[in-house]
Amino acid sequence: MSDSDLMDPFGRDIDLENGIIEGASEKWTRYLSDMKNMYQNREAVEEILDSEDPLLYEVYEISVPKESGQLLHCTTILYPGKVGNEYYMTKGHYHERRDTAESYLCLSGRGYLLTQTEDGGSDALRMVPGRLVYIPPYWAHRTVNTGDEPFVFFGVYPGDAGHDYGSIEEIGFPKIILEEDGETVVRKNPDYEV
Ligand code: PAN
Ligand code: ZN
Repeated sequence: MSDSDLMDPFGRDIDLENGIIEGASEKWTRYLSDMKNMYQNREAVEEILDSEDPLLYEVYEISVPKESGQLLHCTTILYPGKVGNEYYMTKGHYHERRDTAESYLCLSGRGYLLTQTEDGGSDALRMVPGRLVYIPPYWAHRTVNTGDEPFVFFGVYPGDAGHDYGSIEEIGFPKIILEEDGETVVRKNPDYEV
């Protein structure tokens, strides 16, 4: 590697309350229309979309080359809300390179991490401010906002991990998180088949 290939070390400021990363970050957003087939209650989805297309979450990413050896850092701001009685959630994905892990640190709000493996493993872990959750290689991951304020978390993962949304778009996750009688409950996904 020549000297001109070397990156300079850098710092970035992250607002620990709202998750905004200052500086040369990339930002992307997802609306309900981007994941309308992922919620249980399709009628509720259509009803909401008839009048508005709510912003479900935003992701800020610090730009580094998406290469082996690099680390990607991002924050996700997942807004509060429900579709029917199912809480707002991220799409969820496997990493394209299945043997890459990820860590999430909850900064504010509260929620859950849902995980699954291709051979039927699954889990649901609570996330509250200051709690770190580790997603080992081979586990797909989705987050769910079960609170009434934005759920904000910081993530770090390998630069060459990539995102594979395909199978999750088709099969979802084994577990779903609902509000029932004012309580947050983790249920088996009735539509899920391996
Ligand atoms: C996170 C996620 C982010 C949004 O940065 O990409 O929370 O979720 P979806 O990508 O599932 O829409 C991450 O896990 N990166 O690998
Ligand atoms: Zn990931």
